[in-house]
Amino acid sequence: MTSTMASANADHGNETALLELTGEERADLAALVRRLTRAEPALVDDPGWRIHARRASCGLPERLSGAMRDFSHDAGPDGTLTFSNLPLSPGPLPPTPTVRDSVERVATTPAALAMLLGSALGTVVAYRNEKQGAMVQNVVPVPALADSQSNGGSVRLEFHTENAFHPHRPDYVGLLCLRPAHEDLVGTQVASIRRALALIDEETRAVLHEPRFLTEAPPSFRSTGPSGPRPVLDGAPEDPDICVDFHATSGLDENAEKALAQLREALWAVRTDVVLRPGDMIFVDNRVVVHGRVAFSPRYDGADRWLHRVFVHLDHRRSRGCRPGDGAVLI
Ligand SMILES: O=C(O)CCC(=O)C(=O)O
Ligand SMILES: [Fe+2]
Repeated sequence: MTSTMASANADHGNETALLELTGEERADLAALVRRLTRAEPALVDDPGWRIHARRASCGLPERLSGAMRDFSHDAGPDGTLTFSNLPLSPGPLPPTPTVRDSVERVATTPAALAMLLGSALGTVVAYRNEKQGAMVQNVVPVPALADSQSNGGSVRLEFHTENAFHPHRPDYVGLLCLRPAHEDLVGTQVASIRRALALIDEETRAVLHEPRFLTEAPPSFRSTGPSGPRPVLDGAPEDPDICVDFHATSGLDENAEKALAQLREALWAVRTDVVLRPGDMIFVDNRVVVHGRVAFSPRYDGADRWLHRVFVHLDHRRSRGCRPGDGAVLI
């Protein structure tokens, strides 16, 4: 990441797209995270521990909480907020996991950090059928998934809204980098509909606003069945939300398919590759940004790229019908 603060369009009231912590902020945050790693029972999925994380998130350094607050009010034209120079563990990291569905249950420094920042933005949630419903998930290359359109893959990961098929998809996806890829230039690709809209003609936009699209659930959610039919763009015509997965969404007719292709082209034209470095965490507004990843060449040697991922909802109450027992795990 570059260390300059990118200035976003002031109309959106969000002036910070990239915030590099000062030494003092980093030290303050490290102290907060240290306390959280020691809070009993030091397990990130434990409801009591998550209360600690939520309360601790009120004590973030002021510039961070200000940036979070602005971002949750309006994610700006690019729809992302990235922190850099975050405090990771002082000691060496364990080897990068190489197994499917790996998650972090223990409140390690990076897991607590991801939970803390996610909790500052809203409520961290998970999905029962994905990565065992764990709050902090590992994004790591897995040999058996190399060619798959999943975050364990290493082929190019197509642009997608996270859990596009789900009625309560996350409002934000947070990705914290623990370890970079061997090649060092593996970008998370992000593209905002706020940037892409101008490249799409009126007629195509109108098609994208109609319920002419189906989105398949991933195999692990098969019981859910496809969503829809639904529109891909929704809300204000001049500033819509987007919900699409170019691997799982299809148009119901030829014109809908053509509109999808034009949308993808427009998003591709405005994409940014964000190469996360250890101690960088990006939050993506899943309502206006699609994300993916470039292809890369893992070695499965314990030193591969490793991210922690969290999902955040702004309105916890809204998903109550999908959260048995009023927990934080959605079905
Ligand atoms: O590997 C990445 O940078 C992003 C993967 C992804 O889409 C995800 O974990 O949701
Ligand atoms: Fe994703």
